[in-house]
Amino acid sequence: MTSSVVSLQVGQCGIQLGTSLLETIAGEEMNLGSEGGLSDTFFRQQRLVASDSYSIKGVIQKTHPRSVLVDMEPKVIASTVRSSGNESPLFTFDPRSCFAKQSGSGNNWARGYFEYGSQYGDDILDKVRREVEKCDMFRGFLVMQSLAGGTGSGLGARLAQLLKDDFQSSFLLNHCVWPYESGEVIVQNYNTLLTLSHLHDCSDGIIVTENETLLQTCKRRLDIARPTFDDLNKVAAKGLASVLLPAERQSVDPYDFGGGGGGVEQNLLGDLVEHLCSHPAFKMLTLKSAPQVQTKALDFTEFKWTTILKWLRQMLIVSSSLDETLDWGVKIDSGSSINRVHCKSMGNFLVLRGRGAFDADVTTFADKALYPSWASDPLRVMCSKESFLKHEMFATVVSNSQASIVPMRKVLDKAYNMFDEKAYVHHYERCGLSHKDMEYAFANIEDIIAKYESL
Ligand SMILES: Nc1nc2c(ncn2[C@@H]2O[C@H](COP(=O)(O)OP(=O)(O)O)[C@@H](O)[C@H]2O)c(=O)[nH]1
Ligand SMILES: [Mg+2]
Repeated sequence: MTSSVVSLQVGQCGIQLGTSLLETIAGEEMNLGSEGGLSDTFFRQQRLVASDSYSIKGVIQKTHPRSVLVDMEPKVIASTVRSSGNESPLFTFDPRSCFAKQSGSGNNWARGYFEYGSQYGDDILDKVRREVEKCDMFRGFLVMQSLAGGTGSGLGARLAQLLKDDFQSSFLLNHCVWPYESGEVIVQNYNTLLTLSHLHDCSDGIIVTENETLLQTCKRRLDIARPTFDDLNKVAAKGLASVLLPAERQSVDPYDFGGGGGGVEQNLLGDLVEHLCSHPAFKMLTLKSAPQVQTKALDFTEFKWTTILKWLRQMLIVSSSLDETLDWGVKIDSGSSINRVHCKSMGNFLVLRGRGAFDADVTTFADKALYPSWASDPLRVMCSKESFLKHEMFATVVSNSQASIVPMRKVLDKAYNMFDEKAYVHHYERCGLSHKDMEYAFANIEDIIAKYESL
């Protein structure tokens, strides 16, 4: 039996990116010709009886994502639900799993967390429970949100906490979009800081995707001059989908880290959390994929696993998400000529899709120098021989690593500067955030950074 994941898509970004992810997964599952419709991992079937106004011949079957959409303003949910019903859709959202209000969060984390969290938390949780009850075997939650706004960040953080309290034996994984460094929301550094601090206290793992990286991937690799959110979301969705579709554990483990075999795993997310998020002090995950090329170029380019894995490993150790502009000067061998520090990982979850994936040589990812000496089982490799989104070969590594130190440090410094000036603090205090709460968040992030630095 396949275990299932219930998703929460909170705020504009969470809803839009999450929908793009579900579309990618659904499209790929259909390409692979899954006979019984979409998998139980992220979708469920609903039978509608004759009295339903849609019905033609008595009973029709609808496919709904196991997903709850939450926003404090109506338009994003309305257009998402509407467009998910267009043009022979693979799925439609269940209107009963949507929760929208009228007023918005005004990019104020505290309004989302305190005000809306207290007012609506229970009602939203009822919708979540309803989705969980529809799973034959429920495994955990994927919560999608941005860090910069007010709804995804504030209410999203509160919901994550409520979920963890209510479903203690299930996993809770967050996917968070990191804002551009500047030019978006003036208080984004406060919102990011507060969200990360709260999620680190309640979530099992936090996958962070930077909008800047998505933008650069669109511009430099996919030749999109003015990328839209939709373009960005497709890139993010592709990376995520590549680790969420079924795969099998590579049984030949070059460093004999144990395990192996066991057949095709349908729900990789549970495995990923189990493998990467076992240490309570380390929860920051990043995702890197290669190759990033336009679909139309795929017919003219020949790839080899050795090249793809060489790129990907370099992306990992220099902490870059773009497979061009890589600094090949950074190496991790014996080190005499090396003066730059490489990015250490607590653990890596490597997923290879396409021809020859099971035979690809992943020894360089098992290199002990990539990991702290105490890491006992740091690498897991999952493979599928099926091509992925027209790629003959595609590799993604989800990494619990030092990659988040730099962006976290920047956010912390900018938030400190504003906090010193007491800038905008009254907006938060008015909604219930105390000076102590803010200081706790600063200290918490400092602590997380220090732990990663010590790897
Ligand atoms: N990648 C991506 N980022 C988004 C999208 N929508 C909003 N954002 C980012 O999310 C942040 C604003 O948060 P938003 O989700 O709009 O606020 P909320 O509705 O209050 O949760 C900014 O950093 C935006 O760049 C989207 O569809 N995709
Ligand atoms: Mg919004």
